[in-house]
Amino acid sequence: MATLAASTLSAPATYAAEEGPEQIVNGSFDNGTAPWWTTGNLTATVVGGQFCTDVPGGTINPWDAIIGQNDIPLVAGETYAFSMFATATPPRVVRALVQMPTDPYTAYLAANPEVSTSGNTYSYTFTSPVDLPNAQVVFQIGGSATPWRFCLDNVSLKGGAPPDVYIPDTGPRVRVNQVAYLTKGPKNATVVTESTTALPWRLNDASGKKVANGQTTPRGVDASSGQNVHSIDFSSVTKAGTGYTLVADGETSRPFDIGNGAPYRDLRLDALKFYYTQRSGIAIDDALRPGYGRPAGHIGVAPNQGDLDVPCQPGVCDYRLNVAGGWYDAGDHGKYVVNGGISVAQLMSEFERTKNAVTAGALGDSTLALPESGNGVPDILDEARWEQEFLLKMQVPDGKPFAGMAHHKIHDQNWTGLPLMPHLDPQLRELHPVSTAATLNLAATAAQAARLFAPYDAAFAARNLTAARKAWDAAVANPAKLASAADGTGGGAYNDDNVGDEFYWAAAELFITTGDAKYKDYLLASPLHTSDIWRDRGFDWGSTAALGRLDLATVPNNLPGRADVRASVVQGAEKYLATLNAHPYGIAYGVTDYDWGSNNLVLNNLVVVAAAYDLTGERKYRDGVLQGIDYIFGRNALNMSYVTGYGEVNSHNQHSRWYAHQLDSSLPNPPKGTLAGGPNSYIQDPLAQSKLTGCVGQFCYIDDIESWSTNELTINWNSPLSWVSAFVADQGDGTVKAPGKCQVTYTTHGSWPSGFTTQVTVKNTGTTAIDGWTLKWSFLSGQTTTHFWNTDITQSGATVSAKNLSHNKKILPGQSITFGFNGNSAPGPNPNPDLITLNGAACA
Ligand code: 9MR
Repeated sequence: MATLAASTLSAPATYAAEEGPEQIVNGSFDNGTAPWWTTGNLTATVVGGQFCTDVPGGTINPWDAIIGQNDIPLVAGETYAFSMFATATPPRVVRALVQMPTDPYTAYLAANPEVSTSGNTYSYTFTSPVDLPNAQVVFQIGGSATPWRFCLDNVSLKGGAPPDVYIPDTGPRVRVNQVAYLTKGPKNATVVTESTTALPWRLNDASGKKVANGQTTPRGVDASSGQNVHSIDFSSVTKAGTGYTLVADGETSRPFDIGNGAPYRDLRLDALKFYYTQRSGIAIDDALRPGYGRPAGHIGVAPNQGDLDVPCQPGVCDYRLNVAGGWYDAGDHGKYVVNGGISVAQLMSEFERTKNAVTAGALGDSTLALPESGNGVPDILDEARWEQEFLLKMQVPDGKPFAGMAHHKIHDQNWTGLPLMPHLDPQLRELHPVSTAATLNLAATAAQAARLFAPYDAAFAARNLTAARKAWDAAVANPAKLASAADGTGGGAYNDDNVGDEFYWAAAELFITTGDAKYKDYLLASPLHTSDIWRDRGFDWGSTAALGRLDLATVPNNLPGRADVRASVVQGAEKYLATLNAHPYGIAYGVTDYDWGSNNLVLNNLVVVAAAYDLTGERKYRDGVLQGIDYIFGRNALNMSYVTGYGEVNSHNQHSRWYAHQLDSSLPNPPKGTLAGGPNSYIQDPLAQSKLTGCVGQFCYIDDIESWSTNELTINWNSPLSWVSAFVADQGDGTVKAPGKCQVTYTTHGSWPSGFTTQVTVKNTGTTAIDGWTLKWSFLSGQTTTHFWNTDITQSGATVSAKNLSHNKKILPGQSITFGFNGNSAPGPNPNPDLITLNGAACA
């Protein structure tokens, strides 16, 4: 009966083994080396479409050097055809095995081809005696007294059953934010169900007792997942607690908390701590990051060949540069200016926001456990500086061709395999050609650094400003030096054919910092200044106009028409809010074909919505951000959090050469607070192709270290994560603080080259007395207060606190007090602050 059923449902396999399904992934090495692995004494590279490795001499056993692939399914009684092309220089005997993956490593095929220098195709057949879901194909190439070189191509194992269809384990069909909802914030969930009519839901506390109930809202078929879904709004629940579950359609969600946002205050720090362990050029101190200590990478210590004295690619330049330091971009050891640029900019903006937003704080010195902690500089700026110093080093020195421009990137000559600790990377490192995009990234970040570092290190600020101006002029002189899409061997191409947005961003930062007419004129003439730059897909390293627009709106400056700039950010936020509200999973991402790194695009759209909250104080924007993060933390089709260590089920196998725990259990997983790239409809890597072909939107993701196109970690994805998590952390338990009943006027009466004098008036517009006051605002840059009257002033960095004296402590309704101060100027403009808080609240 069973046989009959099987043969009527699907034809039995009548093919010869050679016609059977292919069991090897990426046997042609057309897609790099993944998912092949090697022992640590081999470095895998793809050369001319072949996998090649230099085999060291002096090993004893064949298994002292291995190339392998795991998780090959074998079916008992099936016949398999195994073949490969190989070359050996000089000739060597190689062992090719299909075997058990663990002791006793029983081999089902053991061949010993004599491999020649010109190479041959070797073919074998065998019948599997066992059912085994995870056999290995390995090439044992150890045991030679002298070094030799081995190359491999077209490895094939055909036969057996077609590979299993991958079905992700998505757990219960009720999807929630697994980290936490804020007590006074919005609370939304999604239910996957066949039902087309409303269903009852109930919220249980940790003991299973019902806390609330209601009816779901049917939302139809969601295009981003292909699922029929309902949504649940349980915002009316405002009782803090842990271990809540939501029950609907017979399914119980993963547990979650409702509370004061403590996990987000942790994440604000963890998402930033991520950067220290990405640092190049410095040993990672295990005392600061237990379990993550490692030697310094790329400081000229063998086998490293960089980064103290790095040549250009042949024909690109005749000099060498010291480009040590900076952050490794991602899971590779490359360092790319365009991607470093947006990352460092977002960290600096996260700090700059603490100067200009009502709800902001807790990013001071000694917060991130860095080597620089305790130096009097906020740790987030210390971390940003690590990268900014590297970006400055990428600028072409005076007297050389393209002086003032920046090299696009520096990375290995060839792609390396996994795992590979940074200090063990043996590849030659090379500088790649300059590009207009990289040059403008340098101009923008250096201009921003010039104003933000001024209170802490005037010399560093000045160095940045000089570099920024020089970079701008060099970019204007070379406006179309585009990075080549073909330059993607050994590192990412990061090509970008349109650099108008980079010009706009750099002009914005230079104008804010300097006030110079030439940058103002550029901005006002740029079509990007007034166009709708709010892409459905969000902004990222290749689309940077939003970085300029956001800073023009949120950082004080005197650009003509600035009110329109601020209004345009609110319009962008409206667009993303509408997308989010229309989405049954609450995703602020207006497309269904998910891009590479989609999680960072979702988060960047939330940055725009958050900026609108900072500008307007309107609660709907704040609630939009809080609802929008639910997707990242588990309210999604895969029912998982994309941040390591946050949420019941979370991404933790992100693609990385040194957090390669999945490949080598002695290595750690990525540190907690690491964002995975997320669903990518284009699944460029072979592992994803083997498991996810045909996937719909949200399903195009797998938490596997080999899936570099869906599951990498990067510096430019953790930057919006940290920006948004800081914003959320600032919301506390979600209580919206009412604005104060007051009016402040801030008038700088006079200024002279080295100083200025300012008068501040505070009026009580309410009906009760203000009894004791502290006014707070921030200077744009390195301005300092020197002398004050009718107040007591303290200054920390650029932020000023003016406190009442005893004689003006009380301000009665309708009355005003006035105080004033003299200040020292700093290079650049001294605009009035946009925000002055009174006892922590903005004035109504
Ligand atoms: O994040 C990048 C993505 O936007 C591009 O589409 C993709 C292809 O060029 O490259 C991504 O960046 C990778 C880079 O090329 C190399 N380091 C790892 C980056 C993240 O996967």
